[in-house]
Amino acid sequence: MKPPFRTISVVGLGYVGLPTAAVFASRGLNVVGVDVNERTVDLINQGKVHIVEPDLDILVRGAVAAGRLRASTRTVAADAFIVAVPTPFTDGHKPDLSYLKDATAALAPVLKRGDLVVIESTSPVGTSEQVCSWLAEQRHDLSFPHSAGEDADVQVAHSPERVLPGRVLLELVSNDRVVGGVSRRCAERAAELYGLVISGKCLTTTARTAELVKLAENAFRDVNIAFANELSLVCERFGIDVWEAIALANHHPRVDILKPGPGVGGHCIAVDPWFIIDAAPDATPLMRTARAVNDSKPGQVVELVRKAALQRKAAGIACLGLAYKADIDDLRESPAVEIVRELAHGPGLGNGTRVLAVEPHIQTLPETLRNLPRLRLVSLDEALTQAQVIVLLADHRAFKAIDRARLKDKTVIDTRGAWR
Ligand code: SAJ
Repeated sequence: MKPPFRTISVVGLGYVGLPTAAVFASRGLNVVGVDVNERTVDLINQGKVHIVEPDLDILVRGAVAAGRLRASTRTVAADAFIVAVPTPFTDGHKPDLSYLKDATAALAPVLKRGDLVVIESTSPVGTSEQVCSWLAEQRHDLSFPHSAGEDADVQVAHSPERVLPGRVLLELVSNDRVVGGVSRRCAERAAELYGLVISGKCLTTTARTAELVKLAENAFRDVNIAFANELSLVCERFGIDVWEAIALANHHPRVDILKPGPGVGGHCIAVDPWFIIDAAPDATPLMRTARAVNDSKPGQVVELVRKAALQRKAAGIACLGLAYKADIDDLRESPAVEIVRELAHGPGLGNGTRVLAVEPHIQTLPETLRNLPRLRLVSLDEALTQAQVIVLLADHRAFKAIDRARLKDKTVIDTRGAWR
């Protein structure tokens, strides 16, 4: 008989971990969420959330009130551990697995025979085996699948999250899941776990394949966005409207060009390709070039804005949106933040020119934008009143709904093609 999963521990209560914990709890499982941030833990225990994601607040409130979800700064014993901690890269584009190593070290002491550990954090190929080695170093009394194979005491799997910020709760349940085991039994056990909550398919494979699949998905998107961004530069050179050109090309039954924008942000697509490039530099010229194309886009937007501001002798430049994409509050790796910082900090603007940032999802400017004398965070109304140059950086609903009459007589730089 398959042992049931009575208690699940979700380690890392961020954009992926918290929704995952809430979904498991809403299906009647006992869930303990673990996070190093005390404020996050306190908020969740009060039934509140620290991130903006549609319906997450309702789900968390309900799960906490029902006694199914609680948060803690300490890792406690559980039948399954889902690890969703950040895996950023270092300055030299090398994967930084320190959060994963810390999380592994914290859960090793409470592991028991029969437990399952699933890594959801995006990881370089080979990470699940590395996690097994870290666990084995701390627990000589247990066997792990990297060395004991199908007979291991503890099962270890990789099941990458694939949810799209803004649609997390929907996609968490309905997306198909790739579940890669360090052994076949690990994959099967992890598929049993996700089978409790998802309506999509569980596609089992090896841990290494699952690790690569996740990286490949995001690298694929990065390469395709790079194509759209490159096309936007070509169109500008020819004086052609890139949005019209793409819409027309996409009428072809086998062409589906993505959207150009101010650059690629977020913690995934701008990061994950590096996990492949770093491990196989000589095999990845295309991925590296795509990264360079997308990384150069914010600088090109800055140049356009500076030119427009000088031509208009603008007293104000309104930068609408700091988030990395529409209708979320996530500023990580956001090209909009980079653009605003460069405009407010760098050379090339008249002395009196002010940069007015608008971001309805935040109350204060992020650290990187604080104490820049030329920059202020203002309301949409104030920005539209005071600026002569309007730059759309994130196509939030509130911006798309702007009365177009308010853009009359302004120089508009619409990096998202939302006001066409
Ligand atoms: N972007 C464009 N043009 C487009 C599409 C996106 O410029 O046509 C930009 C966005 O504005 C944003 C960035 O790319 O700055 C990334 O946005 P996104 O919506 O493409 O993706 P993410 O980073 O929010 O989420 C991605 C998703 N991966 C794929 O679609 C392959 C999601 O499914 C993953 O779960 C997530 O990465 C992750 O966590 O890895």
